[in-house]
Amino acid sequence: MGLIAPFNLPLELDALRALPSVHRVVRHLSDMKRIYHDQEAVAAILSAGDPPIYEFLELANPTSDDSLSFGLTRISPGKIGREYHMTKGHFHLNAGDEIYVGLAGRGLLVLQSRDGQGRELSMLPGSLCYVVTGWAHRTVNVGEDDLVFLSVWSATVEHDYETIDRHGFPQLVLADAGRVAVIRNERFTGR
Ligand code: PAN
Ligand code: ZN
Repeated sequence: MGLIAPFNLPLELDALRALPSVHRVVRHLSDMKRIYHDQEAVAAILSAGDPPIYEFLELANPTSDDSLSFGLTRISPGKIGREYHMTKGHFHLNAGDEIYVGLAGRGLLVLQSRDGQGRELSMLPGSLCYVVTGWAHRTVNVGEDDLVFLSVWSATVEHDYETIDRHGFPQLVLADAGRVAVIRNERFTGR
């Protein structure tokens, strides 16, 4: 459904949750269990429950091809094995850049080019990351608190999760002796 009048709203999770036009998605570990590296840790956690990993509040706004969509994402702090909580991640199938703005917490925006190059950008409150078309993106909560960020993208963008499901990302973000480490993902099959 399109939004036909100008509007403003507070950049707060509760404010977006209250809007009838918002699409709310909560992804639990069971929805994304294959993407974590440590499958024994996944199985152990799932045997005791199915924790929510992140919540995504989306205002998709396809009024016209010129429209923008936007959303707030909140990733809870925590790890699966040594790997930090993260989003599934996706490519944009068609042309469409995206802007991420950090609102709370400490994150890493993990990027992958179509030819399998990896890159990471720090995401802090008040900082902006610009995602160029052609780079898959995933967000990782590397802090002790909720990671909350705004994302804004062209309403015509189609999201491709399948390529990530099949090939993964070239890098893993792990806790290593209390520090954040980015290492090569040996199971990455894209290029
Ligand atoms: C973001 C993401 C959001 C949830 O708005 O969609 O953070 O992550 P996943 O879509 O990977 O589950 C975005 O990149 N939109 O294009
Ligand atoms: Zn995106």
